Amino acid sequence: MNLFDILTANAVPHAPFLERPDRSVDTYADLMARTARLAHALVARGVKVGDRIAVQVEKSPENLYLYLAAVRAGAVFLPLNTAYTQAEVDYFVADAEPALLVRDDTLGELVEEARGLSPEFATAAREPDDLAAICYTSGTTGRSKGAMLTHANLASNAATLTKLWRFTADDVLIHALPIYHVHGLFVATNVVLSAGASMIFRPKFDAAEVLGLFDRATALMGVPTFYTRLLAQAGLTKEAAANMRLFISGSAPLLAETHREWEERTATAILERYGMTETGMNTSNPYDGDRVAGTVGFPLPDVALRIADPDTGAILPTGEIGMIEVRGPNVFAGYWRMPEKTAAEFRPDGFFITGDLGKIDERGYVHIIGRGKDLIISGGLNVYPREVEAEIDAIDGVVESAVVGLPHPDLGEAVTAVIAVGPGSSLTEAKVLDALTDRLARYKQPKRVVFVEDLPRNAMGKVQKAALRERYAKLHL
Ligand code: MCA
Ligand code: AMP
Repeated sequence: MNLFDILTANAVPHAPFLERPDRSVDTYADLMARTARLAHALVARGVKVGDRIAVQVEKSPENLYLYLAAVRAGAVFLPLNTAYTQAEVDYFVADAEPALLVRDDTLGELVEEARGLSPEFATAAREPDDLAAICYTSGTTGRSKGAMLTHANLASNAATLTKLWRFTADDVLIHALPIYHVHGLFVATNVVLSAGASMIFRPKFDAAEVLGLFDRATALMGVPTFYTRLLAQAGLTKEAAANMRLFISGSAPLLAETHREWEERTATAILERYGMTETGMNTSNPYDGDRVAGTVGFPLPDVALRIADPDTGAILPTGEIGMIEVRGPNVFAGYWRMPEKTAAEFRPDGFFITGDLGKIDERGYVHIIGRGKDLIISGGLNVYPREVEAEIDAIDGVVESAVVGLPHPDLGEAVTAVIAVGPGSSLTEAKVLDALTDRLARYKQPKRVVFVEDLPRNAMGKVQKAALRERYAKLHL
């Protein structure tokens, strides 16, 4: 039942798996050998079944093989955004207590150590409910929570999506997402593996470069920023996209306008789907049938999805807006060492409370209307205002702050700080950003800082973020 064995059950040794940036190709036989050697190297470092391996390294094929080797060895893979500062990494390490923290230098050493080791490895036996990964996701309050993903969670979602999106051994996926998050690490990679397909592996997203790959690829998975940046390329035409059978978008809302423009330019409809770190994918627009702009499609065949009253949990009728709740084999096992937080996010009948507000229309399409949780999604990356506010409030001269997401043409939403300062303050935008440098990952730092005398409050004394979002709506446009 080890995820690795499930994903590679039908691997054809001589078939291509991954094209490196230098255009050399690793076959499935290479994948088997490289992950076996790395798994031996991990074991030689003392990694045992059930141990966590925390990994903060630049995207590379070796990084991907390390994920697969860790799973193969029965360890729990813990990916960390390369943008995290040392202070942020320290928290994850203290919380997860990994047996090994792999940085770029460590990965180099592991690859060296692996060279002399056997290309065969007996994959560790694991039960469906054993952990394969822990992915940290920021909390609305307090610190980040580690979402525990089991072998069965990842295997079921991979199988469901491979079938639904019709991936086969003939597919070539353009892989330009980071592999420290669920989208690039599990959705993209596990679907490719399940199908015995291959991928063109790029270190990061570059619109011109990705467009140039269209004629020898068949599919792309990206966040909405990928699609808006591709639309800005004059070369994006129907002819250029002729070989591509599927464009998938997720992680953040795709503007209906982007969907329409894309269809006009390429004569293909982007397939939008909806997921979360805690659940993997929950819904998808259909492969055949209408891919409706502004919706995230239907619940996956093995996922139950309902709309409930956020306060009472009462199930709401079709068309009404409420909390999106999901249950299925994809839903995580809970937050690492946080039983109370876990319990608070599940209904007694096992439905997970996503924190996203939505509705189901008459045709069964799910619409995401907003977020119950105070979350900003910038270029597909989540930023929790509280975390940024806490760092800003600690800066000398700041009375208080409110961090909001404002519309941004490239990132969808941009982190923006509104800061109340005392009279005669000499605080500047540059000083604020400078103070945050080593405190917060770059993508969490405000793109703009504005100063006010007071933050607007309602009668209850609560800061009115909606009023701020309205007042500064055009700041980034
Ligand atoms: C980079 N920067 C950002 C972001 N990315 N700032 C805000 N938001 C971002 N997302 C910073 C850089 O540090 C840099 O700072 C400056 O912005 C300009 O960088 P640029 O070169 O334009 O950025 P890029 O390298 O092109 O990256 C943009 C990107 C990337 C391609 C949109 O962020 C990306 O690949 N995002 C995808 C994230 C993802 O995989 N999300 C899935 C989460 P400086 O000022 O120092 O130059 S999984 C999930 O949400 C669920 C499961 C789901 O449903 O999928
Ligand atoms: P994360 O915690 O990084 O996994 O982010 C998950 C969140 O991203 C979800 O709870 C949604 O708020 C958001 N999200 C993912 N896909 C979509 C989508 N297609 N449309 C709107 N929001 C999305």
